[in-house]
Amino acid sequence: MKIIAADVIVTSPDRNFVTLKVTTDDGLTGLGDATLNGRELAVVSYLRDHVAPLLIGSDAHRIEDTWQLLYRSAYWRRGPVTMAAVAAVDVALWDIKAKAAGMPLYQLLGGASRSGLLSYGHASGKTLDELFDSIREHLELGYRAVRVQTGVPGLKSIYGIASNATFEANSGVRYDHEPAQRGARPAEEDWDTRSYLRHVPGVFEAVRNEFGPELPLLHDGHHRMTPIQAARLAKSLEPYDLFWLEDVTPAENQEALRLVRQHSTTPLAIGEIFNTVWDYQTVIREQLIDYVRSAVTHTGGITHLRKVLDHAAQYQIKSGMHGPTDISPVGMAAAMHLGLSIHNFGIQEYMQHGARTNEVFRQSFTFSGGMLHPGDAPGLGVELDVDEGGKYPYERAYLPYNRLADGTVHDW
Ligand code: KDG
Ligand code: MG
Repeated sequence: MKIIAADVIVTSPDRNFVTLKVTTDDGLTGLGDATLNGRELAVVSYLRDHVAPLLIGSDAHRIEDTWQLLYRSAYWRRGPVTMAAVAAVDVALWDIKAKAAGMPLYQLLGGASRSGLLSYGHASGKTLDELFDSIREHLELGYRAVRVQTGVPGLKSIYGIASNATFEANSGVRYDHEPAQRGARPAEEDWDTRSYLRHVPGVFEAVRNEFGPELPLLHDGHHRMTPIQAARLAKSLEPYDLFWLEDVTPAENQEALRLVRQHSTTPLAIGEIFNTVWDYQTVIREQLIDYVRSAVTHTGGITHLRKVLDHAAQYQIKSGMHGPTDISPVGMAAAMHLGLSIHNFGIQEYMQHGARTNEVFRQSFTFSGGMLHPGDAPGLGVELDVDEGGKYPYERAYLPYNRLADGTVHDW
């Protein structure tokens, strides 16, 4: 089964997505998500200019060998652009192999280990009232777990809160949190860690008082604390029994989490900007985390993320795969097949795409009663309508960035 084409498709229904479509000489096609939020065209070039020529003529069945070739032969290993490109090839080849076998991909990965995937959505509000409304909306949609992000008094615009500017930038389509905004320059947000640390425990106390002790609650610190600040936050949130506290410190320094662990039993999650098992070496071996946050899309595909998760399983660390709107339906489906098959599944993030996106990417996965299932169509179960996608050309979009009150650029 030889690869005869590897096409990169860029489409922007609601937001930008990069998809690799691999075609074989017996007419099968496979899709892989290569979307890197705010840096999409870098991956397009990597795929078109450097990877696609290597694929033509090679055997589509040789998934592991292709992965090793793309990873090792580049010499310049790792990094988000490279690993998103490798992931797209890997997932497209798994899609093809499963279609050739006439099976949903999870069957090739070992079969289902559970009946569905517990998922969490993003509840957010600038005020407590708005936040409570958002949590109620999520519960009505069926979610059985919610991430909770709120505004901080004195800060105009911060991570995790759905803003009117974002809705407008997305032509009025509501995403609960879509940080990338179309335009020539990134939006500027503001940040003050001391105000945040003072405010957040009270929010969780209010949420627990309103919604009771059972509902699994998650929170994302989005990389902006020092180790001692992160330890203080984790400790102060202990009474509210979080499912996890995510990305409390910048991701480059794995050892920062040692201090957080020493001071708190709040479960920790990290990894949405990690690309390989090497980024997890210390945090897995020293059991500094409880959940691996990587997306299939950004961590070299199913082949590599499965190895990371198998390694994590030896330490009772579970999956919590990244699933914001910048993971396309193709990337989400890949996560679902992997999550259904592994033993150490924890939870799946699921934000839901807009209607235009769902028309471009026809999906067979389902969300019911708070649980996702990839469906039983052969392969990934997602098909890309190229004509429909062609209606939405790429538009430059950036993630925001942070400045402190004195103008210093801070981690976003
Ligand atoms: O592209 C960046 C977003 O995916 C990220 O900000 C979302 O932190 C995020 C999350 O946990 O979903
Ligand atoms: Mg996050």
